[in-house]
Amino acid sequence: MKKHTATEATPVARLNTEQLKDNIVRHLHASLGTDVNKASPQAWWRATCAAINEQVFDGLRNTQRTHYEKNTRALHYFSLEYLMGRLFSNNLHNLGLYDQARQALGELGMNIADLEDQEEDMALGNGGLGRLAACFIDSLATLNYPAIGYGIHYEHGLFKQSFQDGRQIERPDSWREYGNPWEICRPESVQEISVYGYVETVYDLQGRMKKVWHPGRIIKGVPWDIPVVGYNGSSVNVLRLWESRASDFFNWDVFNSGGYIDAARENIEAETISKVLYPNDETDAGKELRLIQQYFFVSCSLKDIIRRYKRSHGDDWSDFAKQVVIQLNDTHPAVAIPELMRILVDRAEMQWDQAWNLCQQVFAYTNHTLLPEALEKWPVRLFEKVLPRHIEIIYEINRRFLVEQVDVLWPGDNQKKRKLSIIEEGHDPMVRMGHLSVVGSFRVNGVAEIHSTLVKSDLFPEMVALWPDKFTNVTNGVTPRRWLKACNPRLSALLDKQVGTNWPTDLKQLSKFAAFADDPAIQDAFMAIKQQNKAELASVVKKLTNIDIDPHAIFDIQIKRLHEYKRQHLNLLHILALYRRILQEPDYDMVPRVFLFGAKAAPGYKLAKEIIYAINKIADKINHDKRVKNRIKVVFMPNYRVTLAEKMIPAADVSEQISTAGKEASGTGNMKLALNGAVTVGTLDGANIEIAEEVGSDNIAIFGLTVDDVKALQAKGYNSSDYYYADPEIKAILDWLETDYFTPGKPGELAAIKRSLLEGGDPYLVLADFASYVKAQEKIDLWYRDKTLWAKKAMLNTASVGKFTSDRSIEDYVSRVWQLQKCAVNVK
Ligand code: 73E
Repeated sequence: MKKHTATEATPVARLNTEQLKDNIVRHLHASLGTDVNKASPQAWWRATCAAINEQVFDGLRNTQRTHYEKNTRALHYFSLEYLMGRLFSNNLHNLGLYDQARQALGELGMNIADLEDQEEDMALGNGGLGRLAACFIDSLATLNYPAIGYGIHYEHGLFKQSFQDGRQIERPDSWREYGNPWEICRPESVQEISVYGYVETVYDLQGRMKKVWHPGRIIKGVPWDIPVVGYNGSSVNVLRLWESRASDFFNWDVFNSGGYIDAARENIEAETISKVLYPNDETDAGKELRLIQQYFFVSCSLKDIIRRYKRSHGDDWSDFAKQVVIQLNDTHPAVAIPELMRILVDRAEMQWDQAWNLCQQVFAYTNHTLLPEALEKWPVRLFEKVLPRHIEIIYEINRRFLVEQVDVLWPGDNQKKRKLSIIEEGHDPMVRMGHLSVVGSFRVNGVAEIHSTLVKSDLFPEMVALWPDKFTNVTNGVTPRRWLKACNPRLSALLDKQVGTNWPTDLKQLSKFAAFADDPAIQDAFMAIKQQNKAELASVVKKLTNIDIDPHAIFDIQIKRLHEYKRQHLNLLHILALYRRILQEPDYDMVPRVFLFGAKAAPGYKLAKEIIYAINKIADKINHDKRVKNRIKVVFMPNYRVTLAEKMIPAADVSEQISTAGKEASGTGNMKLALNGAVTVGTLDGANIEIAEEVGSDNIAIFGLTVDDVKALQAKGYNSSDYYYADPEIKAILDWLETDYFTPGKPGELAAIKRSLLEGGDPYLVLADFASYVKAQEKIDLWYRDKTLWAKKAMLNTASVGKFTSDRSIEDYVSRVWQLQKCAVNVK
């Protein structure tokens, strides 16, 4: 028998098809109360989930018992967002049961793809940051690291998007309206948390001052556990999401004094906290409910961690920092820092210095953005109202920081103090959550090389002077299990054949595929797979939009949140340029292209919504213009989400990664698309730079200003109208937007884009990059004409991006930040 090493998990016993069939039918009867003759697809799906869960729960129990017995150090990932998508096929793949399940269901007369479509996406996140958290917990379980994800059990995830006359309409998402088979409620681990009220200063018998917080409100946190199944039967970790409820204790009080209606209102208010995910990517206003959401999940999670720690250590805190490390996913959970201080100082009666020491050993902080509007700040007065004790603690953290650190390095320098203070001065003073996070953490990282450099040079240069070793980089990654194996089974099978079957857990193996990049037979196989994926996507497009697209055209894809800095409007200007060339030159020679967009705009982001509207209106015009002769098609996919990404990415020829240099911290869609053999058109921004390094300059179309160019241009004074007047094509296109050409009878409906680029000053340098972008697109057109050349470039993309597995990101975090040990799970 093979011996298992310390890092290798014992494989779970796999079910065969017959056993799986029996289990599914058993659950149809025993769990769903129906039978094979009358069960709905929804019942079949739920019965299959229940059958899968038998395996999942075995793994969960084994993992939890092993971690408890071995008393392992564990990572605690704090994130306000987890963009999980569907779990059905993911769990089957990770358990190694997908093929058996497909066969079992087939023999029972069901199609597995139809069942997959029964599941709602778990869309508890906005975009990259939330999806990164989901990829990370997959990798942590796969690599057998003890870890738990903490977050909020939102009743409504990210809104559902549809279009009405081209305009975005938002509808609520109710992902668990009829119950979610993957989650387990844990009433035994409920927590209570406090908000509002006031702080009293009291003195004990020895004359020592103590602060006592008299809360105005108590709220119950109910944990829901979602098992996170590692690939190949390794660990099953947990994602623990907190749901808010009115505290029973508090409620009874009001109830007994005759206030039944008041009690019901209290209920509603308490339940509001976990009601809905804030739909803003990058920005968020100082909303009271958002601060309460942050505090709610952080406080519940810390209490949960401490409860578990005390189970084995009692009141002895000396091992706490050995057992516990907490990663703050951006500043959203940064209020954990003063909360842990409160628990240690006020509750455990620890000395301030000792408590602070502990905090600084436990927390690490990931920065995800440099955009000024996304750097979180909370009004001090809001803190005073919601968390009166925490603002006092923040003041004390700040006072000591300014006296003991800042004034020591820069004695008497008040300007430095003002710049570094956790409290921003002004008529409405603010708490700077980024500053608090840096001061309270032992490590701070950015999410791609260039971004981490900019975090140091532009965002926190003085903090680097104070603590040079605190700052590091961990480049993002994506899980190849979901983003290649599960979503692109055809390419996965080809890779299995050419490079062996280890690539899902050792993605560098894909580099062996480069040896076939000139092999005509493998090129044909690769391109045939792309063709089939494109044909499949074409039928999805037809179903969702009723637009016909030709699978032989170039599929050019831009999928990400809608934001000016991501420059979907640069893509649109290029489309308009091509359209105009066709109208002026009817035989204009270009490879037919389908431009596909997927993007949600934050409901309050006016210009983003205008860009969606413009794309839809222009799409409508171009798609119906006979003169175009199908050389251009434009499709805006409604309700872009993880599940749509899984269908679009395997079918992409071209990946649009065109943010203004310095603005996109990393990007992760760029990695998924390259992995699936798309060629990137991109700026030297975020992880594009590292992708270019890996794939080589022949296999990517880089264009535009660099970070240094952008800085230089802005320092000298950028004038977008120079480009408007100098380039007749730009002028004609922008003027076109003011006519009623795309919105018959309604001139000026698309003028917002032109205004933002001219009167608005074009803050993201769209016009400055336009000419170079058009050139890069011409290069793509040229490359695609040569089928062999294209196949080679696409294949080399797949072969070269092994670096971007989230397994590598996690190993980087482990060695640079977390210092965890792998823990093989014992099967009982
Ligand atoms: O570049 C992406 C990055 O790949 C960045 O914009 C995104 O995080 C990804 C993962 O590292 C991000 N999201 C947010 N900030 N940066 C954010 C801010 C506020 C609310 C929600 C998300």
